[in-house]
Amino acid sequence: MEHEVRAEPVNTVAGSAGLVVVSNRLPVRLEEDGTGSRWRTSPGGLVAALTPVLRGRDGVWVGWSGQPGHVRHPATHEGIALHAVPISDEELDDFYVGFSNGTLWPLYHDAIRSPSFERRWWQAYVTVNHRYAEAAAAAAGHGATVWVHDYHLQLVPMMLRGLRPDVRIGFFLHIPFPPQELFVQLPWRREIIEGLLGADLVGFQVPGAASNFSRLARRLTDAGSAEDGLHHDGRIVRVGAFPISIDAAELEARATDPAVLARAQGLRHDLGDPQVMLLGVDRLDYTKGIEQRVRAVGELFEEETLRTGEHVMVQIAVPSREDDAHYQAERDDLERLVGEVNGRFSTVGHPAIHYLHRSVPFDELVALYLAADVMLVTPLRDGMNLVAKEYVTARTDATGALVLSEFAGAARELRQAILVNPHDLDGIKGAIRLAIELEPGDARSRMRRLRRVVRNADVYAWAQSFLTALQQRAEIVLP
Ligand code: ADQ
Repeated sequence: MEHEVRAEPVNTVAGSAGLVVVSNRLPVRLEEDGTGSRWRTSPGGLVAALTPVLRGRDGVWVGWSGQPGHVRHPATHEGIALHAVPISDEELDDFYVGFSNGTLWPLYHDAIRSPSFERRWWQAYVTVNHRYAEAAAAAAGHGATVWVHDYHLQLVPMMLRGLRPDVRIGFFLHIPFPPQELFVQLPWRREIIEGLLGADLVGFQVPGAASNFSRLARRLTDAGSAEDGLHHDGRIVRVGAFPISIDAAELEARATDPAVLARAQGLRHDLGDPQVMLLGVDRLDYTKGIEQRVRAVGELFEEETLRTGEHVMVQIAVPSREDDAHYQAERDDLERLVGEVNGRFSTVGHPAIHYLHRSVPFDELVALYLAADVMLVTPLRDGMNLVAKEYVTARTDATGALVLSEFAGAARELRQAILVNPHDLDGIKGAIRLAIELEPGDARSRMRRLRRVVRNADVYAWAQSFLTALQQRAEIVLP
């Protein structure tokens, strides 16, 4: 059964913002410390990149506060007005845990886990998307630009266009967009495509995702090909790839800070001054390929390519979506595996793998990047993967080696990494061997080229290129 999700224009009173960013979460979050709780800036390049742009254009950020129901939150943050979208406990289960992370997340990541298709979850997705669209409509000034982010909000562009035909709408998807064979499983496939077609510009991390979307739009709706995109409903919808990046200058500043450098040395010392330190840093997510990576490292210890005391692996796994059964199972399996490898190969005082299931402060993360000789980024599928870009940026002396999955969006740009198929255990082992044995001159020249790629395309350039493309939307309306 197909569902009507189109929003009718209403007499919305326009706000005054020139630029509205709409994302699942607001750029602030409530953090507890010993003395109580306070609102702090959420970490990440997206917030850093968009804050100055919003400030310059009477900006408003629309998003969820991170707490169920109506909560008091700061009215502004660094000069940007914050408009919270309330979400109830039950809606969080159905819209967020359910449709966003139980249906879309696995479906868009190659169905590594089976997506669940629940009609109740879909209904909540429609309801909550409509609430975000109404909040954006109420905030935007006449002719404003609205930039909608990510898979939680794919219906917002079309709903917002129904409410506010005068605004310019951009949408950016941070995760992969799947090929037709997978996407067509979705019972609400046409509605999602039509939701996205409400935008003037639909951006993806890589060109492959953009062409998956264009092909599906032509197949499932009456959209036709146009230069740089599609025509649909008498409008041009531009479609393109805008690979996201990091705040490279900020990261380099942290990576050259004497205290961070000293901490990196201290970390190596604490690890027993190994010859080679291998590092993995990921959200604990089944898409990140952590298990395959640990398995490969375990086999290398078994074959004595890696030797305890001389070689050590550190794996940081940031807790994520812990109320989801798939994530609980992933954690259990990973912890059992790490325990097995350590049980077999650790010696007293020298674990083979140091496993930390927690988030670490940014400076500590940078110190880990500086301490690591080999960085292992082996997701089974990833929209971009910022950890890869962060590692090479932190290596200001151009040492170190990056082992990178072919299936991370970052692999399109970071061609000088040691690229691997993350499903191929022997391939991962070969890549780790190569990374350890890389001739120093070769390693340096690779790292220099990798660093140049990120420096020349940082997150500020990314935001600018998307917003510039959005301003240049075709003004011609088809007859
Ligand atoms: P994520 O799946 O969350 O993002 P990623 O791109 O690697 O993945 O970003 C993770 C961020 O979290 C990095 O900036 C990293 O520094 C930080 N982080 C990781 N481990 C940490 C730790 N232990 N402590 C503190 N911080 C940590 C989604 C998509 C990606 C896409 C991004 C941005 O899945 O493919 O690259 O959005 O578009």
